[in-house]
Amino acid sequence: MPDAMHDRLKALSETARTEIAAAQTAQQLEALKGRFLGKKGELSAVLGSMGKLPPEERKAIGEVANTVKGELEALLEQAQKRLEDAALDEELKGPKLDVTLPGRAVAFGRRHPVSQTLEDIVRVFSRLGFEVYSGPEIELDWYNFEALNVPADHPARDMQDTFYVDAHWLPKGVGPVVLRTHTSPVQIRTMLAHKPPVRGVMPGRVYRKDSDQTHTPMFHQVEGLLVDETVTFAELKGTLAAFARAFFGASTKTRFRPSFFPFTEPSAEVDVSCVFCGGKGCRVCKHTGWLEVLGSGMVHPNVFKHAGYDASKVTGFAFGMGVERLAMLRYGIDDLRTMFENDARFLAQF
Ligand code: 2U9
Repeated sequence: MPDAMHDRLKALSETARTEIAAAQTAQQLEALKGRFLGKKGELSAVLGSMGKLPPEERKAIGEVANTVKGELEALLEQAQKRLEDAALDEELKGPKLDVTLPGRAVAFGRRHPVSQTLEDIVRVFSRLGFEVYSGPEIELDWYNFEALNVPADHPARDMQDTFYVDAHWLPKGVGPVVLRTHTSPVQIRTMLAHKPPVRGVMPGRVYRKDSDQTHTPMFHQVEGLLVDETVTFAELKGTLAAFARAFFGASTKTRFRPSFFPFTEPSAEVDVSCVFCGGKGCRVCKHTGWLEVLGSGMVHPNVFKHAGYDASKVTGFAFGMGVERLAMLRYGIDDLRTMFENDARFLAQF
């Protein structure tokens, strides 16, 4: 019986030594400690069966068991130290990070061609002394149509052509409310807020119920307005010719053709010599040598009346252009819709 106990203790001690020596992690060590030395561990199990021995043998076995316990405790401690030293060595070798690797390149974004064009247009007019004004995109029908002398039966006011906003929350008699169809209401607001002279450009988004190869329901305009006591059509021509030369190139020619807008009288369409063929005639200008780029005219007296200006004391000119159209001409883009697909491969080309 005591021999059997001895053998059990010896076997336990040997197994424990081997396993402690093989332990690779602190968790494994902790588990071994529990397994051999814990309250319900293997050593306790051996000691538990000692009760059946005679007292003198019990003492002898108890001593052996204590020795084994002490040895195992020391071994566990050593093993713990070994693991800690190894971890420290690993850490002292340096981080697992190669600081000599080249960095990851940051992909740079760029301005959308419409934004670039809009900024270029505004820059030219800024150099000519124009201020920049802005206003709401959701606008009262009065500022968008009525004040601009657009008659009630004008096709542009049709539900088919304009986005009407359901503005039931507005006080009665204030509406209707529309998504602005041009930036012209900003000119009205500017005149109502400032005494003449006024010299401004009004860039921004506008909305029309239109969608095909050359029209999108949202596009950008830059409009302009110059009002003073003696403004003539000559200043209109000079200003827009200077803009065309600055924007399209110094050799650009301009041509003014009679036209009609409710808010200007007289009115003119402005053509520039074709930027692709220099005026010789090509596919883009449909062999005319000219490209239509903007509309213009002298501000209608009714518009001045609505804006609170005395039409007998001031005159002024106004103009308007579509930014997408100018961007397409400038960069040779032939489908308007590519501007709004936001394909990075397309946008990275400008
Ligand atoms: C006020 C008085 C007059 C603005 C004008 C045009 C002519 C014009 C078009 C160009 C292409 C719109 O983007 S487009 O479709 N614009 O032809 N715009 S005169 O006249 C005004 C504006 C405000 C108070």
